[in-house]
Amino acid sequence: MGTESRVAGTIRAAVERLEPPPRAVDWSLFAFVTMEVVTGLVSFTVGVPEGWPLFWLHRALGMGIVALLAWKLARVRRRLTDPGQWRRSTALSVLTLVAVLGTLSTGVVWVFGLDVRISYWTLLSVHVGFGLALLPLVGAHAATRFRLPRRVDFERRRTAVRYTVLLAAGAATYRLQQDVNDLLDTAGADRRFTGSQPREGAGNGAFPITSWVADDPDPIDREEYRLRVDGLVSDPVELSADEVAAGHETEALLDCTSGWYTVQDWQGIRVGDLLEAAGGTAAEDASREPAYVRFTSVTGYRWSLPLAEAEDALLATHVGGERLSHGHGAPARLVARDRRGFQWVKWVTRVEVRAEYDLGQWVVTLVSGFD
Ligand SMILES: Nc1nc2c(c(=O)[nH]1)N[C@H]1C(S)=C(S)[C@@H](COP(=O)(O)O)O[C@H]1N2
Ligand SMILES: [Mo]
Repeated sequence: MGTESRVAGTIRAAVERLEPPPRAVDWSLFAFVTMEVVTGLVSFTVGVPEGWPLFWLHRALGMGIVALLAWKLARVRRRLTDPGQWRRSTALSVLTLVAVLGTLSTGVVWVFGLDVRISYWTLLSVHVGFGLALLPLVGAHAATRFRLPRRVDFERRRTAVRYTVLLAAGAATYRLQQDVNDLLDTAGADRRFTGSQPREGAGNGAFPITSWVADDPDPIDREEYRLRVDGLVSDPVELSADEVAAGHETEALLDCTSGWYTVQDWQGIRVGDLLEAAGGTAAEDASREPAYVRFTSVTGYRWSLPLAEAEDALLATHVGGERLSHGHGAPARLVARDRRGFQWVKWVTRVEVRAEYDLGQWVVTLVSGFD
């Protein structure tokens, strides 16, 4: 036996030892997919570098699914290729497989910096769509072939070692991919910890206009525009566009969950100064203390920030020295440092100091703009 085949033999033996029992493979796939959906969704809310482990976990789990899926397909191949073994549930299995392959391939291709646009969806949004469809599919698929896992499938020490190696190999693969991307100098080479790629330049034209499904208002007339500042403040006020354009300046990074980021100089009014213009915050009574500031768009789209964070945020009227364009949220949009792009409310018409956390914002941002 030559050295090469000996190396190959060693690797094959290692991979075989790593392979969990069939039932464990099935349950692991279910668990991994569930964890992918959770880590993927939660990652959308993370904008600070300390959150990096979440993104790495998502990548490692994804590579783990590749290995688990390979083991699984090697085992059940015949059920798909041999018409004699087709059942009613086979259609569901095939659909689930398509969704898995769709999720994995869009994820991998996107990591390599390719962005095939499907109408106005980025590849990353397609990845998210496949991923969300996958969870109910895998659930239904598991239900048609339900078998409880047994103790021996998850024998403690081996299981721990197995999954640690699996995830470490996944992370190592991602790391290797970074080197390959650097070497080939692909568009995937230059990324933030969130996976987002840079959009260079200054001002309105330097970065894309990104709005949710139906959030597409008519341009707002500057002369008629009024910004209402109310809620738990002493003297609610309405300000004109010129009054909001106070010239306070700050540099901040906008990182959109569709996979790009940009660093811009933003000018406008500090929200703390805005609240001062309304006489400062004021508790209604002991049980309703000012705690959050809610920013609401003309479309109804809205987001809240904790009071202290909000005071330091900016309501921007200008970007890169230019007056904000309509698409970027004119006359005024929120600039919320360390928050993901979807929280940077555009076309803000109301700033409201509140006592309660706004749970409804999670739904409203998804459906605002629909009649
Ligand atoms: N009212 C409103 N604000 C919004 C959005 C929206 O759909 N409606 N999209 C958000 C998203 S997802 C992002 S990434 C940023 C994008 O800002 P931009 O269009 O100026 O690039 O705006 C955010 N603010
Ligand atoms: Mo976004």
